[in-house]
Amino acid sequence: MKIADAKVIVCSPGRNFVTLKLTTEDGITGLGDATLNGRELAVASYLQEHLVPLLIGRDARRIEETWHYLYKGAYWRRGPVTMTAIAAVDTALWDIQGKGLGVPVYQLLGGRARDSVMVYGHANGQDVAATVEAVARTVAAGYRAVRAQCGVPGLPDTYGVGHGKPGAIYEPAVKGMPSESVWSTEKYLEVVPKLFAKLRAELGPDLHLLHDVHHRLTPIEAARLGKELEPHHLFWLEDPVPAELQEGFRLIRQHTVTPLATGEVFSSIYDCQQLITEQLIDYIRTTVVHAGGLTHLRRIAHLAELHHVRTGAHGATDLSPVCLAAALHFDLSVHNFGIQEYMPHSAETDRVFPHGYRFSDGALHPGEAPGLGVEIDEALAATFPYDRAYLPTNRKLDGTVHSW
Ligand code: GCO
Ligand code: MG
Repeated sequence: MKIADAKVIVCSPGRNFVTLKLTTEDGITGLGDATLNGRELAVASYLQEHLVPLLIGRDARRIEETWHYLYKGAYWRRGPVTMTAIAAVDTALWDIQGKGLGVPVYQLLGGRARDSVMVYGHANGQDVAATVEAVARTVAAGYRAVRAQCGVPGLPDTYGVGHGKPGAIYEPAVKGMPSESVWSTEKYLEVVPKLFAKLRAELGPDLHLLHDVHHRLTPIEAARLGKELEPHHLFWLEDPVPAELQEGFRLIRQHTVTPLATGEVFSSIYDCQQLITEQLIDYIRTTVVHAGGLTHLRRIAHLAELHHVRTGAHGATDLSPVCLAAALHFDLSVHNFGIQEYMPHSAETDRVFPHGYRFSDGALHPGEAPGLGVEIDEALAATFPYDRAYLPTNRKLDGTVHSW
């Protein structure tokens, strides 16, 4: 079953996506998400210029061998661009394998380890009261787990809080350039404990509540926040600090039992090996699209399983329906599954990427179609051309560049 064609499809149905489509000599197609938010064309070029020439003529069923061929063969290993490109190839090959054998990909990964995949939704508001109302609406929509983010008094905007218009939070002053945000740790640390005290008072003890710090604190600041949140029993506190310094989490761990999650920006097992083996985190957020595809993500999950760490894959709307479909096959089959992030895509995105996964009762299921159960409407995709866009940048009140 040789690969006969490889196509890199860049489109922008509401936001930019990069998709790899492989076709075998007998016409079986496979898709892989290759989207790296704000750096999309770097991956598209890596695929088109460097990987596509290597793929034509290869046996599509040699998934493990192809992974190592592309990883070790590059000489320059790891990193988000390389690993996202490899992820797209890997994901497309699993899709082809499933279609070729007539089974959904989760059956190739060991079959169901559970009946459905619990997801968490997003809720946010300009202040505590508005955020409590938004969380209540998300619960009413059927979610059993909700990430809550609220505005910070004294700051014009903050991560995770829109201005009512979908996507408004990232609206740049100059189109095609990064928007700018401002940050105050002091103001932020003042409001978050109040938010979760109010959420528990209004919504009770059972709802799974999550919060994303988004890489913005120092370890001792994160330790303080974790301690203050302990009475509210969060499901997790996400990205408390930038995680290049994996041992930085030791300091947080020494001070708080609030569960910790990190990893959405990681591109390989080496980015989280210490975090996992020292049990410095409780959930690993690595994704199919950015951590080398299903093949590598399974390695990360299996290492995590040995150390009581569960999965909690990233699932924002800048990861395409192709990634989400693949993630659900992974989530359904991996033993140490924790939770899956789910931000529904826009209607135009769903039209470009018709898929079989469905939400019900706070969970998603990938469906029973052979392969991943997702396709791309290339003609419709072509009507949404690439539109350069960046993730925001963030600065402290004195202008110092800070993690966004
Ligand atoms: C999350 C993430 C997103 C990221 C975005 C970057 O927890 O869903 O932190 O909000 O900022 O996916 O592209
Ligand atoms: Mg996050």
